[in-house]
Amino acid sequence: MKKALITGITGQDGAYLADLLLKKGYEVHGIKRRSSLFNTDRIDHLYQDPHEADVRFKLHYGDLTDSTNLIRIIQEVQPDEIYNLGAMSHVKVSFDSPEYVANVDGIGTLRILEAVRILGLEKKTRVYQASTSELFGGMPENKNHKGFYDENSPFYPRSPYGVAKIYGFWITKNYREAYNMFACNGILFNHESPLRGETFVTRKITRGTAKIALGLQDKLYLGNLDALRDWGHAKDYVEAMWLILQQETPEDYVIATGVTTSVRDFVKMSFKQVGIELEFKGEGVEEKAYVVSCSNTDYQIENGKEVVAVDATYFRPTEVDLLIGDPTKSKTKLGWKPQYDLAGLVADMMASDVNHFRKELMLKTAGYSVKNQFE
Ligand code: NDP
Ligand code: GDR
Repeated sequence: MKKALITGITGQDGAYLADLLLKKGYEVHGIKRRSSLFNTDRIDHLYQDPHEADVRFKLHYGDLTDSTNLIRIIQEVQPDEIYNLGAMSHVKVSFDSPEYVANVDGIGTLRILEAVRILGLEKKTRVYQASTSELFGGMPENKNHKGFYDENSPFYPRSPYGVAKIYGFWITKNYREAYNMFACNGILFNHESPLRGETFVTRKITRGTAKIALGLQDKLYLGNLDALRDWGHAKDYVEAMWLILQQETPEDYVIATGVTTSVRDFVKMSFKQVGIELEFKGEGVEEKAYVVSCSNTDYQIENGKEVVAVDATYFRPTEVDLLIGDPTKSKTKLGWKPQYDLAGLVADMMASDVNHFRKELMLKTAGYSVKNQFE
């Protein structure tokens, strides 16, 4: 039975990957951080009572800033595959905590690779590094560059997150070349799902849309509506991570859909999913979206209502204007076949959020929702 160790197992990708590897018959180990509240919501359904026989899912306390604990866990687990997904992954927040991001996302990758080397596991343990399209970033003087990014495109990161991930990318490549390790970068473009963190733009939009439609929220405030992203489904992307580590030779791969869409159009698609047509008017910080029509009788929302506005707080000091990837290599070499297109992704996320907030509405209507836990 193969053993996998996943850092960042409590995150969006960690949860989907753990599920996939368990289905493939792996013994799955995950590193979770100690937190004051439970942080295992996304993987609770995979939990197995450690007192039972044949447990194949095990969690270990750890942190990418602590090399002694990484060495101990890797020594104990002796994994065949390590998926380094742990990171402070929010681009905007990385401007607020740049040193921490460098430590976790950059040096954290080194700590994993070095632990494998110190333990003499270079020949046994394959390492996947969660690299990102933020490496490409975008050149400010070339804002309207419409080219597709592939494995040979130059990097120009636009945030402390992107810069930290550049270190992770190169140190992975360097350990592959210097020590002959099976260490690979998956350069993944944005991927989303019903498990996506609530402060990333897609999930913020699908949650906001569901709440507005159900009358639980008045308005949704967003930042740059012009940003263009290549959005795929996380379920498809974790399959690619696994494929990357099953090849004969270690290589780096771009994982993307090849389609780019603006934040504004993602908003329109989400509202349309619940039968609400929107019209955007105005420019820059003055831009707003209004309801044009609502074909779903479940929702009491009047035409002309302002439901989206821009709040400059969400603008970034430096922005990545446009991302679009070329997945030719991953499709031909890995045989990677994504199941979801953007419409399918939006439908999946909206169904999940509408379902969730319908329950909240029922609790509120019945007088069970608690406003202040000290009351
Ligand atoms: P999430 O933010 O959902 O998950 C990040 C995970 O990392 C969480 O489990 C988090 O733990 C953990 N983590 C954070 N800090 C530390 C630390 N100091 N030590 C150990 N673990 C830590 O990210 P995603 O699942 O979306 O992304 C997975 C990886 O892929 C990340 O490295 C991200 O940068 C990268 N990536 C993501 C893309 C995307 O579109 N989703 C695209 C390209 C790359 P906790 O739950 O306790 O916060
Ligand atoms: P990104 O994702 O920065 O691409 O990084 P995010 O969803 O945060 O932003 C995408 C684009 O939307 C614009 N935007 C907003 N973003 C957020 N978060 N909140 C808003 O209100 C908002 N309004 C507009 C942003 O400016 C941006 O242009 C994600 C992360 O998962 C990274 O870890 C990963 O490496 C990359 O995707 C690929």
